Amino acid sequence: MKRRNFVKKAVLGTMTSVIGAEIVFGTTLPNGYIPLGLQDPDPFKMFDKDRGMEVLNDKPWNIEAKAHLLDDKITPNSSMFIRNNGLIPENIDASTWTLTIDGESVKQKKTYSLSELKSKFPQYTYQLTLECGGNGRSEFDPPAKGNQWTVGAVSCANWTGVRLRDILADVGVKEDAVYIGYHATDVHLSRDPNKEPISRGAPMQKALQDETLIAFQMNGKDIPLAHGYPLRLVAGGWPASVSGKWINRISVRNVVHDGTKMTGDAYRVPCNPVAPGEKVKDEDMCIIESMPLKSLITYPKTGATISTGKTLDIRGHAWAGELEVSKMEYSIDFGSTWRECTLDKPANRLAWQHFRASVDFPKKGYYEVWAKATDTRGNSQPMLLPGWNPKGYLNNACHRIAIKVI
Ligand SMILES: Nc1nc2c(c(=O)[nH]1)N[C@H]1C(S)=C(S)[C@@H](COP(=O)(O)O)O[C@H]1N2
Ligand SMILES: [Mo]
Repeated sequence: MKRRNFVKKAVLGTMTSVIGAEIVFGTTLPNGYIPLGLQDPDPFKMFDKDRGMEVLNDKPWNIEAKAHLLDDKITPNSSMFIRNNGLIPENIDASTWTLTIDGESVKQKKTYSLSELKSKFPQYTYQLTLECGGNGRSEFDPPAKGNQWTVGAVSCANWTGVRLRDILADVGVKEDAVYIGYHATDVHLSRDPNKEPISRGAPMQKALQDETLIAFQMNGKDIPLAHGYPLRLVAGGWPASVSGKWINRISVRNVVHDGTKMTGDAYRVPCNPVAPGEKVKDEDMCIIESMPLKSLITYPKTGATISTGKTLDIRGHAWAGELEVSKMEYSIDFGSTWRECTLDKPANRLAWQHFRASVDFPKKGYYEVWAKATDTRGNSQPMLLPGWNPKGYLNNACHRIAIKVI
């Protein structure tokens, strides 16, 4: 046999086993051609995402939005960031999906089917801001390991589901309950079935809030697979890692939940500020609860140009974790002076708020528009990078866009 044909046959054999089916006209494959079935999956198609989004990692999938893609008042799936710690579960069957409530602090463990959850408890819809604790990590110096999120790991969609508090009342919770922890069906990167990619939670006080949902719909439809289909915990205003996707179990704990990524330095910041680069002992790291005050200019896109004498309309969103944003300002002189924007009330508690302003520039040249939010307690966003921390969480510096007046 000619060596070339031999190689081709061997390669064909490998391809066939990877594809899992006979490549029927395989012998006519042009040399060097890789069948589509073997090419890298197209994440934009697979997850129905805008092609302007940025893939930060494909194992696991981590994809972020750009500021201008987040211009919608309610974030559509197409521009919602994806943050996975493991592999997305496969072959989900919603008709057999169950949620079990267990743990030391339940009177008796109880399991619900999806349809029981939907029929037994009243349903609520809230717009809830979900921001990854690591959003903005890319700016820290010395750099922090992990996905280098810029500004796009935040969303505010409409979530529909039942209140966790109603479920917990139905189950019966003991007085010693301090925390809930979720468990989900995504797969650890090692594929070890005994390891969980992530299992976080929240104190009872957060678990029992009206807006803390066990959700089965996002923006009026089944939750997209990448965002937790068919069932997701949604706890707005806290690091989005608390909002477990693909959940099938919630444990009511009599201790602070100690699941994967609850302990050590994960989703924790130094309890007291440290110098950049300083080593911090695990016991000096505190769990992140409410996310900080922040805002994003979603229009125009950074780098926009405008003619002299024209007014530029800017807009965006602002959010403040558990609090509300009370004032929104912009600056065109690198933070020396500020002018007020028009700011809307939130659609509900824990939803981001929209702002807009008409900006005039004195003459042609390069400008930056900076945006700064103030919350109901009078705290404002830091203009530049706030407290360095080992894992690069909670960067809530003012968002800035570049504008050229020509
Ligand atoms: N089961 C499960 N839930 C999860 C995660 C995960 O990897 N697995 N990632 C968490 C983190 S760190 C974030 S920031 C949000 C991201 O939500 P999204 O991908 O729907 O935007 O989901 C959280 N819930
Ligand atoms: Mo996250």
